Amino acid sequence: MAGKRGALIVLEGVDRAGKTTQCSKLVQALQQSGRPAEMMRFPDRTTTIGQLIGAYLENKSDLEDHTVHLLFSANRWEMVPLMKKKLEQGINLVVDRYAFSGVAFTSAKPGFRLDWCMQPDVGLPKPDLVMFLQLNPAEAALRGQFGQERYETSVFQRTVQQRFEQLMKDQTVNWQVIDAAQNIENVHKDITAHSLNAINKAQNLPLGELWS
Ligand code: ADP
Ligand code: 2DT
Ligand code: MG
Repeated sequence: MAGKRGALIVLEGVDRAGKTTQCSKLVQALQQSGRPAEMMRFPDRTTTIGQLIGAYLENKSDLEDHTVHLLFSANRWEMVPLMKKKLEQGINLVVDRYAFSGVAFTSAKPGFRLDWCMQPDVGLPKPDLVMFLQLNPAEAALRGQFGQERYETSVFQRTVQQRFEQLMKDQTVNWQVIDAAQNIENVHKDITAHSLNAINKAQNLPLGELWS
């Protein structure tokens, strides 16, 4: 009989909510408790497609808005065979941003509808758990200034937050809102508890398809 599959766990949230910090801590905690775990992040700027996205985010190149949206989606699809292989091997994947960021950021631009933005990501491996790290702009500001990358302005981030709120109404996705204003250790405790629960449940369920 095949072994138990790993869980697909995603962290989402606005800039400086603590996603990258918490992804690393979660992977470390899972590994230390004897559960195989690996971190992934989107965009993955190391691939050929990812390098195009990286240059765009760093304002070193300009890309048409629909085009870059599809590149972000393609950057997820190109990792799907590897993701499925790892999950089948029983490795838990902890992912820093996923299709939800893709939809929230593009649909925050004028003229983009949520359903158009979702379409390219329909059928991706469905996360067993999506944790939204909730942090208000005033608290985010205490964590330092915005960086120099595209999208890092308070006006745009406020719209992104609203789009995430729309996406969180979707009951077909296992959303959990995490209070990201707590200290790092307490956020970590909440995230670990939800993750262990999702890992146990995922073992007995087939991997789903997102938004389909
Ligand atoms: P994100 O990946 O969501 O943009 P990061 O994990 O890079 O966020 O964290 C942004 C900054 O805030 C970093 O300097 C990090 O050390 C700090 N930080 C992360 N979590 C917390 C927390 N719970 N409380 C205070 N500062 C935090
Ligand atoms: P970080 O590497 O700091 O997380 O910033 N983005 C991300 C999109 O516009 N579409 C996507 O599909 C994804 C995954 C969010 C990456 C920036 O890229 C944005 C912030
Ligand atoms: Mg980050």
